[in-house]
Amino acid sequence: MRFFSRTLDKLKGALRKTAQVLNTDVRTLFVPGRRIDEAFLNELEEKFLLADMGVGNVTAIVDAIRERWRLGKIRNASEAQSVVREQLLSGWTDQDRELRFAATGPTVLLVAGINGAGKTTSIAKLAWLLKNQMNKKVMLCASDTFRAAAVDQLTIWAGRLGVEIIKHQMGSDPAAVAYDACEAAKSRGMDVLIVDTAGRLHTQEHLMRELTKIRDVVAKRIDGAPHEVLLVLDATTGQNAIVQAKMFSRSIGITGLVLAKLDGTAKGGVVLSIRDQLSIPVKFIGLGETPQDIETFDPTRFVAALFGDTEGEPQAQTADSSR
Ligand SMILES: Nc1nc2c(ncn2[C@@H]2O[C@H](COP(=O)(O)OP(=O)(O)OP(=O)(O)O)[C@@H](O)[C@H]2O)c(=O)[nH]1
Ligand SMILES: [Mg+2]
Repeated sequence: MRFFSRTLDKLKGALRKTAQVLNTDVRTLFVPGRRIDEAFLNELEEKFLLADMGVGNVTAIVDAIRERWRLGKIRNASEAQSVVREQLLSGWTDQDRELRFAATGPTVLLVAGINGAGKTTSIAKLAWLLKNQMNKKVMLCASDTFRAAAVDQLTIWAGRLGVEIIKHQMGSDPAAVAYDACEAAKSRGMDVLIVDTAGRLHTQEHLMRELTKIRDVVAKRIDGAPHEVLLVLDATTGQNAIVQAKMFSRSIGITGLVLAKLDGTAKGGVVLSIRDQLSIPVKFIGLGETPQDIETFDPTRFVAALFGDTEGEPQAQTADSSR
């Protein structure tokens, strides 16, 4: 009983946090009692475009509202909101958003993304989630050997989270670190090995080649590896994130996305653009800089958060206190 109520609290806490930080400005439209008119429709269109939902989605939403309004089926902002929700909740495919685990032996998660996207922080979050919520033995692999600070940053996270790390010196071969990490993960009975990679090398081709090399090394050392190639995207970069996803996808193949920095951006709607333009599922979202600021992505919860659905919740504490 206690377990269930705490789990529920946690979920609500996470939702509340998403609602607080998804600063999409969408909610201010739906003032109770406001009548639908052309000004309302224009404002809605503008706000949704600014939230980066993509022209196709916004047009479909506005058309659906206008059509029903013309037919006299809806009149006010609350009724328009129901139409918006309906539209936002439709169109999701049954993509598998769960992490794929190896049947036996270590699961390898290869994490890629351009520099500053949020890779290392997302790795800390995944390690926290896997270790503390899923009871997995986690090891990190410092294959970003390009910058000295990169290895240090990952080492600090490993220490704080109490997980193992395999590293070499700065400037060494990232694939060689991955090789050692695979051997160590197998011999030490690890459940999950998470590989950090560089975001920038001398050239983009160089970067893609390095990533391919790392991928090939882990594939040879561990059956079925990498079980996931996760691309970390910075949500604040909006449409540019989609361009990056297409590029990485072509070069190394991506199995899932981690959308970092959804807090503090008015562009949370980029999730919808991603859905429409890429056939890669968003598996996780990042909502801050601490390891706990991660959520698995769920369209229904996301839409609820977009509208700040927290009604009916106990007047609770802050999101932090529910962790
Ligand atoms: N607000 C917020 N900041 C984040 C989030 N994820 C990462 N950051 C911050 O973004 C900055 C870059 O994050 P890193 O994890 O170092 O990014 P990276 O992709 O590893 O960068 P490189 O190693 O330079 O390629 C750091 O200041 C992080 O604290 C997030 O979800 N929300
Ligand atoms: Mg990094």
